[in-house]
Amino acid sequence: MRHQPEEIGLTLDRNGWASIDELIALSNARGSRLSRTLLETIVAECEKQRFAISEDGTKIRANQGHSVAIELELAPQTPPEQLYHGTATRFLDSIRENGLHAASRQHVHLSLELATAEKVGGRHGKPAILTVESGRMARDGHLFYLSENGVWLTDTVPAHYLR
Ligand code: HQG
Repeated sequence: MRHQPEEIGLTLDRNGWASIDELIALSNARGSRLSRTLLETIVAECEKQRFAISEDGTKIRANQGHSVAIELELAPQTPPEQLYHGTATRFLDSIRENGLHAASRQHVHLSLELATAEKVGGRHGKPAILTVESGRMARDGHLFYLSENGVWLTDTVPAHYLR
């Protein structure tokens, strides 16, 4: 739902939604055993609540984290005064120089909780936590979005907002 949907021939609409019937058929044609019930269980039980089903029950999309270009159509929100970004120590020199960039994803991901940032950073190596002066950024005109599953998103974080 976020990376290479074309690998199974799935098409996402401009807002990232795919037909559930089509997803199930295309997955099963390639050897998965996906059913509507299993899909609903995955959506309900996913620890990070990565997925959402449309109100009419026919479509599914990921709440954030896409590498494909889609428009989540989230309204900009005022962020808390500070947020955290978890990264790996080996990236720090480059981040100090260049700020935070989204790499292959559409946004830089920030969290309200220190523990979440630590987990995210630990995926890449020895974790390092950066504090982002999100309040000051917002007052300076940077836009922030809050995904359906509670991840704060922004385009880039210039280095001078990082501690
Ligand atoms: C780093 C997972 C060098 C950045 C997680 C990060 C999260 C730079 C890496 C979500 C840099 C990109 C997102 C710069 C940024 N120089 N390195 N200038 N700017 N970086 O995976 O934030 O399981 O794309 O610090 O839990 O780690 O997918 O982003 O280390 O919520 O749902 O470049 O992905 O969620 O890595 O993780 P990623 P992320 P899911």
